[in-house]
Order: sequence, then structure tokens, then C-alpha cells
Amino acid sequence: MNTNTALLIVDAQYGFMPGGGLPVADGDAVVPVINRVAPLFANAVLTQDWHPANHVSFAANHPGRQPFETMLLPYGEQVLWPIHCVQGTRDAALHDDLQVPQAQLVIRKGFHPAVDSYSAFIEADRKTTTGLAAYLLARGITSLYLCGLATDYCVAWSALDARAAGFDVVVIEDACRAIDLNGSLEKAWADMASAGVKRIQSSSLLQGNLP
Ligand code: VGL
Ligand code: ZN
Repeated sequence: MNTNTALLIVDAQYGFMPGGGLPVADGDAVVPVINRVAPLFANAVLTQDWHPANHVSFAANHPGRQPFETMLLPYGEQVLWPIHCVQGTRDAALHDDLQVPQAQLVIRKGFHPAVDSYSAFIEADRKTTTGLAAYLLARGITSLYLCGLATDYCVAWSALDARAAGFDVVVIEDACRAIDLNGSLEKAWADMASAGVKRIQSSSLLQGNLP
């Protein structure tokens, strides 16, 4: 197994699965796919959306605002979401059926009340780092395979920031599901393609195109 490669499992949490606070259609379908590819990786990192109850991204914290509207915040345009992944709740827990025992780090993000963080690398103010790039660099990891939720938000933003930080980046498409808000999925794939993010299916990995 290639020790320069890591699987980055983005937000595989109950909050983004059917019954969760911000359910992604078919979101729980990623779990068995992730479990199938995970044994191919010597290194794995998980992310966990981890919001305080007063988080700025929650529509409920802006009187008169509804989920899925956008709002201009000091750092730019923010989609207002339903309450999801509140710290310490079941909604924020990683799915119990995930089987990635070799995972070495859980990066929590979105914990600053006034700043969202779709990306596993840099928060939505585009300045505050999560420390993940420095961690991967220190570990000698140069290549990342992404999976999880949601394709068009946290997976895409993480993939783009990983490319900007100099990593080789591959998104395992069928190990992800999307929110797809106002064309966000198509835009995410276009942005990722222009940035040099590769797109594969888990079957190709399992057939021996090993990382
Ligand atoms: C996400 C919206 C808000 C994600 C997280 O994991 O894609 N999307 N918080
Ligand atoms: Zn969130």
C-alpha cells in the first residue's frame, strides 16, 4: 500500500443522511462504498462538521430567514442551512457502520460561531486554516482520494483547496452524494475539472487501479 496516499472521508455523519438535520438524498449509500475502498488505503483521515448551536450558517439564527436562502456575511455569500451537526449531538456523529479502523485523524470544522467551513483545509473566510495541509505534509502524504458528503459542498471545496495546496486529488464519485442546490453539482464538477481534480468510480479502484 502506498504510504504517500490517504483516503479523506468527508462528513459521513448522520446529519447529512436521511433523517438528519440536512439530509442529502441517498446520503447513507456512501457508507458501504467507503467501507469497500477503505481497506486499500494505509492512511485515512475523517472530517466532521461540528457546529455550535449559535452557528452563523443556521437559518434559525437569523430571524425571518429560511433554510437554503443566501445571506451576505463579512466573508462573502453564505447559504443558510437547516440546523445540522450540532456539537455533541447524534446528528453530528459519524455513521456507526463506517469501517475505517485505520483512520488516523478526525478534523472537526465549522466550530467557529461566525465562520462556516465546507473545506477540510481552509474556513469560509478563506484565511483560517484547519491545520490539515500541514498535517498531511508532515506525514509525507502527497495524494488524496476523497469520498463522503456532500459532493458539491464539503467534498468539492476540500478537493479544490487540496489542489491549491499542491496535492494530487481524486474524487471517488460513487462514494459521494450531492445536495445539488441551484446547479451547485454541475458547477462543482466543472470547477474541480478545471483545477485538475480527477474523477473516478470505486469499481476502478477495486479492480486494481490501486492508489
Ligand atoms: C455541508 C452544508 C453545510 C457538507 C456541511 O458537508 O457538504 N454542507 N455544512
Ligand atoms: Zn455545516
